[in-house]
Amino acid sequence: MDLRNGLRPLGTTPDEFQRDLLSNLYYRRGTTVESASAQDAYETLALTVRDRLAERRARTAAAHYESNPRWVYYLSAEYLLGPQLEQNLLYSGTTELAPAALKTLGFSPEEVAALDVEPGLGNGGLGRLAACLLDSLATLDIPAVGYGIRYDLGIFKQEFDNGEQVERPDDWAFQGDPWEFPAPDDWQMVGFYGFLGPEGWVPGEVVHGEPSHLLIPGYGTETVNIVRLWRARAARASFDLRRFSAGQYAEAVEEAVRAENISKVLYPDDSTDMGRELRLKQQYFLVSCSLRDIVRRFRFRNADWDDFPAKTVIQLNDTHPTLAIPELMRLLVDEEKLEWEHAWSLVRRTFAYTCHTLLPEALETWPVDMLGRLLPRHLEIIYLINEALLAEVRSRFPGDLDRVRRMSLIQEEPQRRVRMANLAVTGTFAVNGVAELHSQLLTSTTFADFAALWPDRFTNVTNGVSPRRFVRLANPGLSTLITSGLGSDAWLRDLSLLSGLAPLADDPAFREQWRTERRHAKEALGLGDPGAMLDVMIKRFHEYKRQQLKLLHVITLYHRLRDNPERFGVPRTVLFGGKAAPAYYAAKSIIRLINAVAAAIEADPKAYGLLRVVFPPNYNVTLAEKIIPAADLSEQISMAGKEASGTGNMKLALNGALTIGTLDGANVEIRDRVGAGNFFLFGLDTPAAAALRASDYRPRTYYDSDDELRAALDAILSGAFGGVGQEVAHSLLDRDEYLTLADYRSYVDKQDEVAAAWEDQEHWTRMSILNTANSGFFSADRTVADYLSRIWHASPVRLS
Ligand code: 26V
Repeated sequence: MDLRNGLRPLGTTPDEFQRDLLSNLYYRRGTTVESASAQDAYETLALTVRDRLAERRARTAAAHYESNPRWVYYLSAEYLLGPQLEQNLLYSGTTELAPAALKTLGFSPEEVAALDVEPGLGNGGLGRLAACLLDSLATLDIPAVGYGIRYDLGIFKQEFDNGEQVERPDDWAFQGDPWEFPAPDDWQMVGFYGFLGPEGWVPGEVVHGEPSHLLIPGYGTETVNIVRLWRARAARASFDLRRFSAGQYAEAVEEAVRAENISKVLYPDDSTDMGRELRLKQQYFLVSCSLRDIVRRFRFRNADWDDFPAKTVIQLNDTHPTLAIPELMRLLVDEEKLEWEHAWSLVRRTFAYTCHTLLPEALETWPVDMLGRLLPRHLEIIYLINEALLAEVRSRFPGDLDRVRRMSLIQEEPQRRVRMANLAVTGTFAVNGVAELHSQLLTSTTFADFAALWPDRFTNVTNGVSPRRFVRLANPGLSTLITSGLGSDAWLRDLSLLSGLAPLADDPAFREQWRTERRHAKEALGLGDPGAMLDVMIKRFHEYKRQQLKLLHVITLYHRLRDNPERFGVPRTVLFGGKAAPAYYAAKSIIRLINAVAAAIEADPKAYGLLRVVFPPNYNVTLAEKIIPAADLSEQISMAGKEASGTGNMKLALNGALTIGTLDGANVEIRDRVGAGNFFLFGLDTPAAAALRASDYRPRTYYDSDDELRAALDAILSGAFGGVGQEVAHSLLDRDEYLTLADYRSYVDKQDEVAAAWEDQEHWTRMSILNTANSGFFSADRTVADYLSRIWHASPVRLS
């Protein structure tokens, strides 16, 4: 069969590219060179690049249809895809063609590129991981589809007003999104509310899910996969003309607005009670649309339900899509009329679940009342699953009532709630944590009871990151140097090849080039003096991540330079980046205090040239790509046992930053690989931290016995930073849930070692090169390979 279906690849010469650009400008934008705006030029360029990928997409789809493969479906409420233009230029081989063609037509490539908006459809690590995994799935030629929600408003834009975080709506697609293909004819119907009648569930409200897809090209291969994002629409043209004519304009569109609210906004946190039901609706909306689409795709080439688990694996990205388990039971039992046991056996062989946290408060539960009202049949199915689960527990552990209570899908006290993590573990054949330590802690704490019942279900898949986006695109200068050092760019598809750089750490000429590239990246970032050490902490704000510990160190450095400027030593720029959940007041106070300390230091001439704190607002993927190549020191200082993995730690190490960190998450594995001598370890480990927490921990004893710590906290309390941050200091002194004061001395002393190491730039550069050379393991390609061999068992399909 001709997989090309008569398609010819689009041209790769400058003339051909320019002709396509012009033709798209005329026929798809409907304008001319003379009257085109920068936005016209941007969208035309996007279409021209997208066409090149679409042609590969068509061939990929044909090859997939032909081979009727086993599919990997990734269900995620979040994707942080990052800006699309540069990546799609690289993956379509048009990085040089495009700017040249734009210039010939009289457009400024820089101005055009600046119009590329990143779709911020995620909060942080979990959403970015989903994007990196899709990139690697395509690069490894695995038939895969990502499913998600096309939020109208992504993660809020962060601004600072008088140092305080304010949130602005992110209407990322307001101008339209030239990268996506809407497919309104592929809509699905989703029911909510209603009642259980003799014929089963009768929904009381129905909305439509309309999909659009984005192309996910593989690197160095022909495969182009897709991510399919659902948008909620009113089921009918629900405009009420009668009300409109009566002047009731709001009421006339009420139904449409209610439906469309489902995909209106990404939830920036799980911590508010407001709108919780809307979030549950979002979750079911994603699950219901995606499962129907998966079943539809299964039926293209298959007729027998018994083949479903062999042809389908559905990965649940955290518990957000866990309703997929009762939903598939409902489809099989109520609609397909399969026996319960038969259906359960198919379901249990289809789903797998990734857990991304260790915080007990982050494990999702839903009030039984709410779930029963919104999805009465699903609650009934959950009860039936629970009965079988608890029967199994009772027969394996007779008389252990406490165990039954802990493992139940229903929490009874203080309020009846459905435990989504328990449901996810019960309805899947594989459960994984995201770093070695995390996976161990899951089976020894969070899921200990389930691991006792089903030990084989639990495994680890350590996270990874896309070397294309976070090295090649983010850091082109260093990438060129790596390629010349290794004699090939094959490392972009096999990151373990970076180990070939290790011998070059001993080559003074290579070290000089390495420093030059890193300096260029700092100059390009343009924050602070390029000669100073750039010390970065970039991640969501959360007390367990301990931005407050970094801040206490900054205040300590400031005190030292005020007391003794001649002996200060190494000049530093400390960079913070990150957002706090809008309702997370403690985290917002820390942000406010950082900005106040930054201002105080900036205003003090003594600090000039020695210490500077910068906090660019609105940290996102676009900003990360600028900061990471410039960073010298990577702050990974969470309380041990709290950070599931971290992925920023990997991105920074790969780009040659040295890490100062605790033995938490993937830091453990980074240190194992780069070598203890090339990693600045400090602080309590997980058992020591847990023991201290469990004992009678008194943060004030650390305050009383450490002069520098006391001075730092006293400065905050005495109003040295404009009276800001008292509540931060009080919370540390009174409670200090994450042992910041206990780890302070160890941290500050280790930072002194960092400064001493920086003084020997030759040695520092050696360590930097060795960090890059030994971090090849942290490629998302390796992560996907691990998912394939441990969980997915799917095979590549290559285009001929
Ligand atoms: C959820 C919640 C909800 C309620 C209160 C506070 C809170 C804090 C954290 C979370 C977890 C959100 C899920 C998440 O983004 N986890 C991150 O996943 C990354 C990819 O696996 C991993 O590298 C990070 O360590 C992990 O925090």
